[in-house]
Amino acid sequence: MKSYDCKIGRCLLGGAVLGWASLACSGLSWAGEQGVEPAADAHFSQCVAELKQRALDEKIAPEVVDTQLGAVSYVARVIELDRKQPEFTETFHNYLLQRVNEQRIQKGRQMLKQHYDLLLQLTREYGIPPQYLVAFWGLETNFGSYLGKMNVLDSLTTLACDPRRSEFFTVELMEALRLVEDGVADHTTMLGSWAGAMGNMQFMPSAYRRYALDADGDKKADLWNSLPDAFTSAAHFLNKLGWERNLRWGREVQLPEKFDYALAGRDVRKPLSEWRQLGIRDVAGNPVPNLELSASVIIPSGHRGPAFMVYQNFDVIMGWNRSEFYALAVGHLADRINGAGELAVMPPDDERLTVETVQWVQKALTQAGYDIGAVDGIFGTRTKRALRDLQKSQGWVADGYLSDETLNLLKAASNSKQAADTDQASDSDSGEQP
Ligand SMILES: [Ca+2]
Repeated sequence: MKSYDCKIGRCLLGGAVLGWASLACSGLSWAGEQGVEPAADAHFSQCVAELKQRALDEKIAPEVVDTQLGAVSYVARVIELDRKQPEFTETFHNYLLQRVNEQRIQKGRQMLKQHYDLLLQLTREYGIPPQYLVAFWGLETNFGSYLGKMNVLDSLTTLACDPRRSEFFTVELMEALRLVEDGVADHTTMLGSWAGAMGNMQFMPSAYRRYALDADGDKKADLWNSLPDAFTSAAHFLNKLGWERNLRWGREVQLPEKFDYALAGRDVRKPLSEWRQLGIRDVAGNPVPNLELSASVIIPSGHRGPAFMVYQNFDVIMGWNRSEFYALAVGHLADRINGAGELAVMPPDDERLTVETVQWVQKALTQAGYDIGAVDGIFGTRTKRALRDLQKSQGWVADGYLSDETLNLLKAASNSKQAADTDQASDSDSGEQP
């Protein structure tokens, strides 16, 4: 029996189970499309009614609530995009090459020149060097060439009425309504990504309200159409996230031959002076400076790839987007825009890992007695630690990275264990008496 109950979970409650169950209903039609399902339509309307009440409770002007939430539609595509599970774990090689390519570097240098006076002014005021602001702009919207054309109020309402991250998007929807109150945009003009990120720097409504500034003097912070507003707002945001003036994001380094890879990862922080004693050098071969500055070492593609030493501003970039790959791409693009060359060590072009492969590895680690938690196909911290322990026990380089090489070693170890088990089984099954 097909149940409508899985369609708009927020109105139906029922918690986590509904989140993924609603996938099964994606074949059904929705309000605004031909052959509207009356029940689905009713659930969405009920959800919107609840949201209207919440907005009124939060003291948003009744006129804004009525006109804006009165105009919203459910957008099935938004839920499709939210549910889209990546088939592969992206490699750092692919991630970086897709985002930091020659074309983007050249365009970035050109943009830096073009907007230099404004950018320099912002550096003085907020401490963020010009090349970083241009790098964020390049990664977020390819220098303003793609701002997103989805209707933000429709998207946020759709996501608020879906159980997966309902509260997060409800809060963002309330902030979007306040943006309407502020006169920033309205249901027709508030456009952005499917998840509600807006303008040249892709600010979510909460960031827009908290950090957006008017810099061109028209008394309106317009992150879509005003570059002075967009750059100033980004500089303000990064400053509030704790950007350290006169400090880089980090740099590529060389690790010593016998480096203990258990020290890699942002959870290990040491002063540069200690890393220096451990033999870490810059790419030119000089020991890293003898400073008290706190730093971590990260190896996004294992011991055969580049190693980086990252500082506080790396964490600031991750406050903007919680992805190490993203933060490395921003840092590297900023360096390249500023005239730096390629990385000294290019990330190896390993096979992308499928969910199945990661699950296979997780099962193998579990069978070998390591605690990785759930076999979920996601190469997370616990899986990484377990892999590092297993690598160590086998005398392999213990970097916790699932390279093609490590995967082959694991397969070979698993095959030889299977062969041994089969031998043992056939011995005991032979029934021969001594
Ligand atoms: Ca303005």
